Amino acid sequence: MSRPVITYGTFDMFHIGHLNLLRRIASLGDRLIVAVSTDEFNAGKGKRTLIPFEQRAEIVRSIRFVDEVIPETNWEQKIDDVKRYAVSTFAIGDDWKGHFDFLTPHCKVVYLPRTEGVSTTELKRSLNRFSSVSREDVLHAFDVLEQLRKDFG
Ligand code: C2G
Repeated sequence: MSRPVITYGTFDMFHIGHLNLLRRIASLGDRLIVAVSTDEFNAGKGKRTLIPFEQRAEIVRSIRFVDEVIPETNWEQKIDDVKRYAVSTFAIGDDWKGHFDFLTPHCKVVYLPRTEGVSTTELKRSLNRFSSVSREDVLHAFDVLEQLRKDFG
């Protein structure tokens, strides 16, 4: 008896938190389907993605334990997806705890702990901090270091 599992997400700037989650979800069944949010749907979620849908979908599709990738285009598609793919388990990170309990008549609903310390938002912040150091700042820092070396040897 096949036991497909399904999950949904943006998977922008793919990171270890996403991978940990998909790996744990894959272990709940024998076939993993991942619905990747389209850029348009993300705009509706108020999320501006850095990486376009096709690339986010291709990265997820390339993961050894992901069997199929479908687009997530709206909030209402989950019940149809669960029926269409004869899903046994819907799973997602526990930041969504309770949000998808309406699926329980159709399949098992599992909320899994997120990976702490990493998020796309944090990655974007780090990138901004990193890229905000101007070339002049770097050159000035070298001048200061050179002066300190001269003064203190
Ligand atoms: N995640 C995680 N640990 C992190 C970051 C994310 O386990 N450090 C999980 C989230 O809980 C989610 C999945 O990775 O289950 C994808 O996260 P996002 O790309 O942020 O997805 P989201 O925008 O929450 O979209 O219909 C459901 C939505 O499409 C979910």
